[in-house]
Amino acid sequence: MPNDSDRRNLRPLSLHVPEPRFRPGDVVDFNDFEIPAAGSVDRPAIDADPSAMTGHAYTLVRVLDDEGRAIGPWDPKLSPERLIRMLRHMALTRAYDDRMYRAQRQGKTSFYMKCTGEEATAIGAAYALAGDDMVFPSYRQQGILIARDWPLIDMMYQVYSNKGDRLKGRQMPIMYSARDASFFSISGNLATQYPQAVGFAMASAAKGDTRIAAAWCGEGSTAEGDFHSAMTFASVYRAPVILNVINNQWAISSFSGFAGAEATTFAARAVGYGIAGLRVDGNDALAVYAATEWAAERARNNYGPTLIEHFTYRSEGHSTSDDPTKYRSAEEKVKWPLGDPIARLKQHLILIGAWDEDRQAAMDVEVAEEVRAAQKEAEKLGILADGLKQPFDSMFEDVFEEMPWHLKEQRDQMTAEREAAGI
Ligand SMILES: Cc1ncc(C[n+]2csc(CCOP(=O)(O)OP(=O)(O)O)c2C)c(N)n1
Ligand SMILES: [Mg+2]
Repeated sequence: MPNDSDRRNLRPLSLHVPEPRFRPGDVVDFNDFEIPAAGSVDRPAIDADPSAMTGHAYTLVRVLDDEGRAIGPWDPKLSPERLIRMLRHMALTRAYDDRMYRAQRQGKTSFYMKCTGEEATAIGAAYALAGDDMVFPSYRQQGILIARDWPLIDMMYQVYSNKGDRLKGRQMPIMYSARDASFFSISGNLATQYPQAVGFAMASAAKGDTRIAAAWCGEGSTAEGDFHSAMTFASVYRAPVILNVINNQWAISSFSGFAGAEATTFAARAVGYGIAGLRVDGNDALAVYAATEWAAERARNNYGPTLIEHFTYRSEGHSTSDDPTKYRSAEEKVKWPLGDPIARLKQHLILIGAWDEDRQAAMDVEVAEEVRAAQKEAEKLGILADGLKQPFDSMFEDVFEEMPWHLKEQRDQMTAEREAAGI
């Protein structure tokens, strides 16, 4: 053991502090990205031993090639009609986001979050799951509700916290909850949905039920303890759950390196836990569908959980409270080597002769009109900017079947104080 005086000869310790490659104003060059060719990754049997498929955590499952052809063993071979429905749901999600973003900028609500560029990661997955499989999303999977044909107007009521809001204005805008769509309440506390999803899956299995669960979180959220405890439970009990990590490269202003992306992939987290891991091109709706379908079949047959990393890019700001021009190069979005998920599915449909530019243009007008009409209706029940739409003391209700004494006391105290203040 060196004593204090000997330490002068030792090398000073230092830390590695990750730094993103590009900052505002930088010219972006992604040419050194290693992108495996579409169709080049094998599709293991659904009962594959996780130790035999570690390679799948370090590559990218891709179905659509640069020309828009669907190739290789992961091609889910969906009918053109189904693909067109998927494309429409992706376009509708983007139109909904654009409209609600504008509503926030017009002061009609306080907050909004878009999923632009990431639509395939929610909608491709929703199409591969059963409609009543239980989903535990993060705040960027509004596409699942839309793919499950949940009414846009109900989502808008929530964003406006108006009289129609089933959550009675108690949640932040966009933190939807829709039991009838098997869509678990979105939480602002990152990664809490991971243990919840694994717990649901375990309960489903313990009851002898057949519903599986799926969770989503961002790559930044994998740094949370909840992510790791969920992985442990999922692995130990081989819970019937699909754990999705949406690697959109950014966690607000922190790049993915701060969550560990410089050291390894996020799919590789699966290797350490001994569960199946897949890394997919998240801007390829067919690859997302195929990976989810594989993982769902595995879970349904009691072969255990799957972690899927969706490699994608957050094209816009984190939320309406963010300004990405302050911390990243605007060129990243333009130069993203995996393209745009809607443009890629559209190109595929045109290539197989099931679609054309005119129909795409007509669909864009149609979805914009559908969103506009829903917004007009939704605003009839009020907007957040008009103030509270629920009686003040209703905030104490609905948590307990019978209100406990301490909540009654708090409610009465609040009412008395408000009366005394003349509110
Ligand atoms: C426990 C917790 N820590 C921090 C935050 C603040 N916060 C909200 S979103 C976010 C970034 C999350 O990034 P990522 O997981 O990559 O998801 P993305 O927003 O990219 O979809 C942070 C740090 C929070 N909501 N909860
Ligand atoms: Mg992220």
